[in-house]
Amino acid sequence: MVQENLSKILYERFAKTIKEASNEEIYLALLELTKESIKEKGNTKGKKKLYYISAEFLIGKLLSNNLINLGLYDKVKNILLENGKYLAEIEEIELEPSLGNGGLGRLAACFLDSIATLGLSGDGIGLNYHFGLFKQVFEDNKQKAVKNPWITSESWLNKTDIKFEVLFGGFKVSSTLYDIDVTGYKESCNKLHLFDIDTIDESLVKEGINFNKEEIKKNLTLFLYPDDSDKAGNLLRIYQQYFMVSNAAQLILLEFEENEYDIHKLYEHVVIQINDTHPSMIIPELIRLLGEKGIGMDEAIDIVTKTCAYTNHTILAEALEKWPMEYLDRVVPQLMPIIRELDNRVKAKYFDEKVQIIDKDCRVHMAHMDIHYGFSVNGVAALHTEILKREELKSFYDIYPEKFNNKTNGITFRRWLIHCNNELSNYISELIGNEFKTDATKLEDLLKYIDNDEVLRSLEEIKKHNKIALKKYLKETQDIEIDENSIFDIQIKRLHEYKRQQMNVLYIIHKYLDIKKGNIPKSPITMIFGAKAAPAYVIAQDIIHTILCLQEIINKDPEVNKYLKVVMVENYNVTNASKLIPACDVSEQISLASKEASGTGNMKFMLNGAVTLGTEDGANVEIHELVGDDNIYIFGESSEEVIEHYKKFDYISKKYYEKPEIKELVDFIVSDEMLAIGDKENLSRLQKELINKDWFMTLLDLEDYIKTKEKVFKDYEDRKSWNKKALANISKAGFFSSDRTIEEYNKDIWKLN
Ligand code: 26Q
Repeated sequence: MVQENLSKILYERFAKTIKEASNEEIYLALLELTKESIKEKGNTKGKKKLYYISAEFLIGKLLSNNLINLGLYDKVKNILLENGKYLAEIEEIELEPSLGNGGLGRLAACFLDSIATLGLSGDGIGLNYHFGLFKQVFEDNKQKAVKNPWITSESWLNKTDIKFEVLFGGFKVSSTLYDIDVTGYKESCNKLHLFDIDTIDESLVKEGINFNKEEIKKNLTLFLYPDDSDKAGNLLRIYQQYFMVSNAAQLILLEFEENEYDIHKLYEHVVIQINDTHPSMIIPELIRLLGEKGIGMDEAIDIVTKTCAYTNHTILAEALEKWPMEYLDRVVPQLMPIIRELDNRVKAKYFDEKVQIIDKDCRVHMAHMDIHYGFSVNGVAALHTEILKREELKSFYDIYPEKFNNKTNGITFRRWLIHCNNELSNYISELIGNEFKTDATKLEDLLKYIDNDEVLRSLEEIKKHNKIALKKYLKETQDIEIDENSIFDIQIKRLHEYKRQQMNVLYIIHKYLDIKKGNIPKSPITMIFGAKAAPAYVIAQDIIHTILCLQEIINKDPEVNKYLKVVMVENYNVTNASKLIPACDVSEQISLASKEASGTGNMKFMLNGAVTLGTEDGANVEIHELVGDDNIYIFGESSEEVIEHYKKFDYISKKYYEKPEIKELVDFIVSDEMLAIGDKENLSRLQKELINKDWFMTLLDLEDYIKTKEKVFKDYEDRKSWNKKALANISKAGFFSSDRTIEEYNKDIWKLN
């Protein structure tokens, strides 16, 4: 059937056979074929429906993912092979939708996959950013941000005839809804709804990612997170957020009314998950719309509170959105009376200033509105939720203990194992059958092979193949040469000081100087980074510049480059993550304890047989508990100790800097070698930052990090024992399937079906 359908489409569209068709033509034919078989599946239905509203959906390329979920992947791959074509090459044609930034967006994508897989009725709602998050290119060892167009005439986006109007202070805009089908693994389908503004003008973007921020009607859905370092950028974020939630609320009520349910019982048929505070204005907006339908304020508030649930993804105070009232007055004047009323009710009941929605500086705390006027508040890993309850949101936990719950993050194994590491996935099937694909805990059955030399050698072999594939990819895309016989040590994530890429940088300097002194590592080491930095985040730009300068110095140094290489992968995204993760030996998860809410890359690496080098932070804590001390490398101060340092203001980086071993590493950043190729302004700013501020305590954990990392590399030499660690990690990864996470959300929060 597949063969006939594919041939038919190719013949009708291009008058060609599979053999004759180009990769582009086959891609277009597969797009059509996949869309057709999605239609046959039909949409999930239920008495209650979830709407997952998020400013980001980092869905990645969809062709292979959809083929896997529809059960067509192997068939298509083989048919193509018989005709001399490679699915791996054909999937490269698809452009990656650039609708997310990092963990929060990728989590939303994994969740959509699991919601559909579990046959739950739940759609995503977000925005159709034309240029998405910027594309990163390297020039003169610096990050340059350029636009990232991804929408083509034929794509997964389906234009619908649903249109709404959205009213801002002083003007109105109209929107159109685009849908992307979300396939579940062997199940029926859901939708990702992406709203777009009708008056968008792509030509507004002239140079890089610069555009006129004032022209809201033309720029609203051009970019994700445009620079928010100035007032115009912040206002644009608020315009985007309200555009998203106003459309969302209208769509939800439209679908609700089509079912002819009783509006007074909205919460029996609808649940809204607010993904971080970016969609928080859905609360006052829904209250407003219910008011328009004649429902009184008390009841409207009650209905909305029973409908909305909030997920917190951060404990960094600076990332919690607090909008000046003046901004909201300007963008969404119709919401302000409602927000004031919500705040008055809080103030009438509670004297604690920390729980106010509008603070004394007239800033609106979005998270506070979510907690008071939602029925559930969840953190994304056990430690994170505990810190929320005990520290960051303690005043709220004292009022509403019953609202707080933990939902440890997860990842979809369809993309992060079956697709990205098909060889490993097939080998696991050979060993323990296919059940792990729908019940990930079955991976534990692999533990019976922990002493089986042949299995351990096969794992090593598969890892080698993935390293060779990555080597080929890096050669083709960045003309960088790496050694597949080296240890692949990888840190890929958004660039942020709390994630401490700068600590890894100091390790590289240590290793470089050590090799220069004649201490040659047993196995060569390849240190790989991938990270985009917000354009206005100055220190993050300095860290990227430092990594790129080190890459140049080290990779060009004939004394060193046989033993150590540094690679910064350009434009880190879902596509290259899928190539990096299966090739990894050492997974760097080195955030300052207490700062990483969960992390999800850590789970992807573990599932693909990498061993974690990390702090007791986020989900690392749960990985540690699952695999035990022998199968993970933990270092650094605990979250309790770190929180104490912040309370007492007793961490003084300069004291650590004064230790000669540390000073040598930090000062290398401004050494003659570095200054010869780098920019003095960037390099000395980073050096000074580490000496005088070091807000995320890099130097505090540095010595323990270096010591532990040396142990990791030493242990790697005992290949058998290392392979056992890899197998133990794969076996225990089942807990981190997003199917488990979604089952928990459904049981405790959504209660669908
Ligand atoms: C807020 C205000 C102004 C401008 C930007 C923002 C903003 C933008 C993006 C705030 C936060 C984000 C993204 C956060 C994020 O990705 N958090 C990650 O969420 C993952 C999924 O839960 C966790 O695993 C990570 O630990 C967490 O960092």
